[in-house]
Amino acid sequence: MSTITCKAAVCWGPDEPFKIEQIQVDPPRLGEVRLKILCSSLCHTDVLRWHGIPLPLFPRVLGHEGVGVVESVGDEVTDIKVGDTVIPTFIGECGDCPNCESGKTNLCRTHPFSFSGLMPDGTSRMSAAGGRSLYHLFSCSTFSEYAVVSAHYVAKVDPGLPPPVASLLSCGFTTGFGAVWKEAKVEAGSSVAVFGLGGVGIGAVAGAKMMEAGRIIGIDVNDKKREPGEAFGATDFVNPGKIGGRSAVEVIKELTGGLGVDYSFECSGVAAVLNEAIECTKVGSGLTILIGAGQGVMPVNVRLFLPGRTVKGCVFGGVKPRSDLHLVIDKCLDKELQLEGLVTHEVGLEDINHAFELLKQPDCLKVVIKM
Ligand code: CXF
Ligand code: ZN
Repeated sequence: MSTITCKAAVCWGPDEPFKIEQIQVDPPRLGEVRLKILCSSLCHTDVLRWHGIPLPLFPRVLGHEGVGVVESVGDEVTDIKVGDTVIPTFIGECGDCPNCESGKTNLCRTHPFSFSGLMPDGTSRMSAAGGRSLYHLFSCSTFSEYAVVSAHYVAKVDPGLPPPVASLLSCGFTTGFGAVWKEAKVEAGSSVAVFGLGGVGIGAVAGAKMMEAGRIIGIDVNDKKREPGEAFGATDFVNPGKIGGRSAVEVIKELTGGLGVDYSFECSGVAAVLNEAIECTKVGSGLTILIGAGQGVMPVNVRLFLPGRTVKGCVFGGVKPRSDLHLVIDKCLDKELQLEGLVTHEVGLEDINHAFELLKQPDCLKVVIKM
């Protein structure tokens, strides 16, 4: 196996435009696979990393949603072979560490998610012309024609699944869907509020529909999110800018007999919204699942917790990449979940800077990057 020279979008510093450059992608080492990326998609975590949040790791190849075909495999890779179609996952699942065995979390201790921007062994597989080492995002880096990932951090997908749909499953949609299904374990008939109807929030709405929630209230400052929200199962839509000066909390309580919702899902990463997401849940039992990390530090009114409310964070919606993810993939193959409608924009890799601009458009749900 030899080094591959290919095109990638390289970011050299915080908020600097991406440059499409020829980079070198090393052969896969022990336990790794090299992927020919078919397509990638943008997630707001890419935007935060581009801003240098939480760490300014540059130069860097971003991208963690994507789908690819295995081009070569390193030593001791037994369950993945050349030609398999896989999606990168930023957490693994060993199946027998204390966390994997706990039944309480998807955060495997053997194959954890990492903020280092390097492969699990602490090194990079990508370098720019002249040999400068490039940081990865998690251990993925899908804004490249080829990428090396650990075989512990991929999930096989049916090659019949349209690549854009497969790409969406590798982070955003699954995170929202799983937050409802695996983290909150929403019961049939219960009430749900989803704050922020982007790719993650729509995933949460779809998860609530699958769990047969009785009332699914989507909240977004942008009216263009009403239609996709309702298409995926929202029973109500609240635009906080268009409720006559009342707060979203008041309106949600009105919609739920004055009590508030059983579950809320915070998908915006905005502090004021997190406080509303907590306050709109039922006293004594309300559970808020925190998904949007935003800038990291957010002021929260702790008095909201005193009447017995809970906030729980999650990564990848609590979904285990080996035990659970195939169920979401199957629902897409069966057309029970139709994610094609989430792809509002498609661009080529050379238009990646435009792709980041498109994310700000009011009608944008997901931007897919075709390689
Ligand atoms: C990320 C959020 C930060 C922790 C790791 C997972 N999720 C997706 O973008
Ligand atoms: Zn993501």
